[in-house]
Amino acid sequence: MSGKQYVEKMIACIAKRDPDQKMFRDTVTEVLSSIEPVLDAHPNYETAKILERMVEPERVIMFRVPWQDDKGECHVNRGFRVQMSSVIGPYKGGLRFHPSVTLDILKFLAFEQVYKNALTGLPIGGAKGGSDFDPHGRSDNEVMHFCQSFMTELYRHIGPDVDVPAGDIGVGGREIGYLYGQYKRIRDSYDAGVLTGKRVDFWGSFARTEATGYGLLYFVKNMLDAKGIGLKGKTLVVSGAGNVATYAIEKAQSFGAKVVTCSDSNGYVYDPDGIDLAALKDIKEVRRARIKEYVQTHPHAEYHEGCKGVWTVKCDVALPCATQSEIDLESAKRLVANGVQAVGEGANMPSTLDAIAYFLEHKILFAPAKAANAGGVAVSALEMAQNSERLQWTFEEVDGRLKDIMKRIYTNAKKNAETYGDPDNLVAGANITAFSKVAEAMLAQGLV
Ligand code: NDP
Ligand code: 2IT
Repeated sequence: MSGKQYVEKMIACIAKRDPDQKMFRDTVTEVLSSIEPVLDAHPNYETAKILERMVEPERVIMFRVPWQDDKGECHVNRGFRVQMSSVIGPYKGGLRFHPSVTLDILKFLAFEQVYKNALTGLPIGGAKGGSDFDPHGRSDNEVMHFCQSFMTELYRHIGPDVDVPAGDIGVGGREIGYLYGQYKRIRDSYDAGVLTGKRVDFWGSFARTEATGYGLLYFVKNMLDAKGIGLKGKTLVVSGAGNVATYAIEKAQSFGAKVVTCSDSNGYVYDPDGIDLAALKDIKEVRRARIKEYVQTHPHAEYHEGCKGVWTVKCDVALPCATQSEIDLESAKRLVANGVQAVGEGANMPSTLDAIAYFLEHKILFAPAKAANAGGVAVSALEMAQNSERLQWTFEEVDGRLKDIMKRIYTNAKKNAETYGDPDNLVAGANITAFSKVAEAMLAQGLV
């Protein structure tokens, strides 16, 4: 059968088997529909049932997480770890704590992670995990108790050479610290490489905090430079106000761009003078407050309720850095009508499938998530390497390697985009690069 038929068969099969897993189906559709020419060139992939194997996680772990709040009330959340692929290295990927977490969301994120991690060129497989626990409004003590209970189950499924979790939405340095402390206590062993995103004083990597946002800007700069368009003087719209957004804003500003927005799940801030990053960090990282407080100290800025409105702000470059599906077709149309030149995805799958198609149709330079936001997990892999050699590299060394990795990811995606058709379609270019690498490694390892 043709590559197209094989892909259609797989998507129909997923829809039948897990009809409620729409996000997983969408991400599989995005990847598989762009690798049809590779399937046509390799009929042996169908014989070896490569796609059937790739869409099935190697293992899914689901567990109960009981914990007690500060008032003594008991709660029970659901914990997950989806170990999608270990073909290229130990399972690797973040943990997300957010009330919207379901098996569907984590399967989609774990699937993306396999191909993203392959793009980094480093020895890491793919996984994702987390819980429907909502950390908003919880005290440090409550978050610690939750993390300890979560790790009391998760510890038996992870290890420096087995599965190495890290942060994602709702999981940052504080949570990784609590998770690591509990792991170490249970194992009675200093396995620093079991988690990445640790504080630097207990063997985290310099530049891991900044890596995803900085990496996004390095990727976008490579993409724009190739077209002779610089970032200096450009107006950027960024969504989110968490780890990825904050450090994307920081690097964009250092490149001379003006970032006029940031957002959280309640609304967005528009500052025509450019976002004051020190104020944003104080609100989000120090006080863990809502971004609407920004206008109290910056009265010339505007706060608008509702986060979707951020895409109505006129800009040259849009960087979605909050969450999945935040740019739908309507928002994509609005961005294009307002003259956007490029979109760089900091979040995972922030654009819906029809939004991506609209951007590509309208020749908008588009940096797809699994390539553009791979800097975070790449530096996680560098953290694993540092932990293995029991050494710590300088910020400059890690940042320099990150820059090289992002350049290589861009160059490989561009080369495959050119080889397989549309030279500006980095979605296809990235998917083909990653898929080919994973597929060949699977074949070489036998029926796994
Ligand atoms: P954070 O928790 O640090 O920040 C998330 C931000 O997005 C917050 O401002 C949050 O607002 C907002 N947000 C979260 N969920 C929603 C929602 N459902 N609707 C609207 N806004 C929302 O997470 P990160 O910055 O780490 O992650 C952001 C994105 O980047 C995610 O898609 C993540 O998977 C991806 N990513 C993260 C990497 C990392 O290294 N951290 C690496 C690669 C990708 P609020 O506070 O109101 O919830
Ligand atoms: O989506 C992602 O790449 C992450 N959340 C980072 C994963 C990691 O292991 O650093």
